[in-house]
Amino acid sequence: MSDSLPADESALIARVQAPAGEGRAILDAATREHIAHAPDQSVADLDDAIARAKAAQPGWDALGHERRSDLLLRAADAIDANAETLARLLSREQGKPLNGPNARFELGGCSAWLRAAATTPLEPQVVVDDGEAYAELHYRAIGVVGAIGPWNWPLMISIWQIGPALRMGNTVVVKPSEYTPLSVLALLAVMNEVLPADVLIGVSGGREVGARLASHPDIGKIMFTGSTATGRKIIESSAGNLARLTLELGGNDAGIVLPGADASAIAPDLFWGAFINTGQTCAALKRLYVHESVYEEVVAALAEVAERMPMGVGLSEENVLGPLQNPQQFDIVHRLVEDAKAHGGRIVTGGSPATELGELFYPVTLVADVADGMAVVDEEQFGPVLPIVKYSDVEEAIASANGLEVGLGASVWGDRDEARKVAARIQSGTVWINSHGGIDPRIPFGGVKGSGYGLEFGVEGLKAVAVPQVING
Ligand code: TXE
Repeated sequence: MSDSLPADESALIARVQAPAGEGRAILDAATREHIAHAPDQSVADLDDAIARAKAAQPGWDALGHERRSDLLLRAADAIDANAETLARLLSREQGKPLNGPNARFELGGCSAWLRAAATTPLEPQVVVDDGEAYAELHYRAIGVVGAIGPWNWPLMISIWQIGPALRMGNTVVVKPSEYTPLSVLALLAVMNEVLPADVLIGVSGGREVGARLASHPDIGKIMFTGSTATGRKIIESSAGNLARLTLELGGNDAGIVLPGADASAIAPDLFWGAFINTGQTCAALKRLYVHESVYEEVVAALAEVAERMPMGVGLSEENVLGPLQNPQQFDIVHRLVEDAKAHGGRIVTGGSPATELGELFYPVTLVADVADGMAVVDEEQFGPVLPIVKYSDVEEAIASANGLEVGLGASVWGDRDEARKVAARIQSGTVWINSHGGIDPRIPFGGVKGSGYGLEFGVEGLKAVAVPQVING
């Protein structure tokens, strides 16, 4: 571990790293310097964690909503008190800059979503009361919930999984991504300063640990965010243990810019819709369909925004874009851009690795004159690349938006009434009008088609980590 780190960051890492001589090396995504060794726990460690979480669950449930909410609010305060330390560790491990909609923003989201989970009311619903019949619908704890997370927004997505599950009286076992375990374990350590023992346990291990968590007989629910391929395996596992599932499997979100849209007015929001977290975001804008009447204006306005956004090492305060998190993702981005070039795509900006910044940096890349069927359009880039497709009839753009087997988010840009008509015809869990990707703890969020199923956030998100029970009579 580097001696030059602030003392609070060194102390936090020391609490979560592997014992000396053990574990897996975790590198700074931007500088590729060694941060620390993360614990590499086994399936036996996971089994032990689930047994402890199962034993702790009845006591946690028995505390009741008010007391649990109070403890979760205190956990949110603890996150706020450690936010800068956690943001720095997140920035180094994940690569995202401190500033822009990145590491500090992610920590702010963690405490905001945890507070929302703690305070959203969920009252029993009287479903029939007609003088003859009387029935109420309640929501009870499931038991032990497994939370399996990705590496792109590792802290915020963990909180989305953990907060509602704890609020509803479940205990939680968290399996962080093997790419970003340290910051998740650090977040749990901070929360566990105020939570009772064994209510929230992290197990840092490889894919086999995730697979065991999904298939374990004592797991009642899996909250998963990751790839469609892994989501399918988790669905197969659930045939064995009948675990309930919430699956957020990413997407390939389309945006449609209608005729008459004001290119320079929408360009900044289009940019951040696509390039938030350097494009490594599940509901980022990943293919943009622009009407021919405004096509060149939109391409030029987006390039103009892109060229003034600083990219570099996340701890430098001026940067708002960072590296790809891992070499695999870098290779995907590089391959897709090369393929686009080979098939006649016009590189408007970017287009080759930013090796001067470091091994995993790829510049913001806008690719014009591309079409459906090209890999850069049809495949999720999950990085700083946006293909821009020209259309002449809005029916074509709607067909293109719906043409892939995914449906997490989408957006329509232009006159609001026209945009709402188009939105109603798009197959995705959310359609934003004149923005893309904004989320709110009160508003349900989830996908359709290959993007998974189940809702997170708000009252629907609480119901999703509970079992319904009817009291009849
Ligand atoms: O995801 P995985 P990875 C996409 C993105 C990326 C690709 C692969 O395109 O290139 O997915 O990323 C655990 N049972 N997204 O490799 O493999 C694993 O250990 C249970 C989109 O990170 O799905 C990790 O903790 N769990 C996505 C988690 O699943 C298993 C965000 C995710 O790993 C398991 C991230 C199994 N059989 C990547 N195998 C989004 N929704 O936005 C692995 N895991």
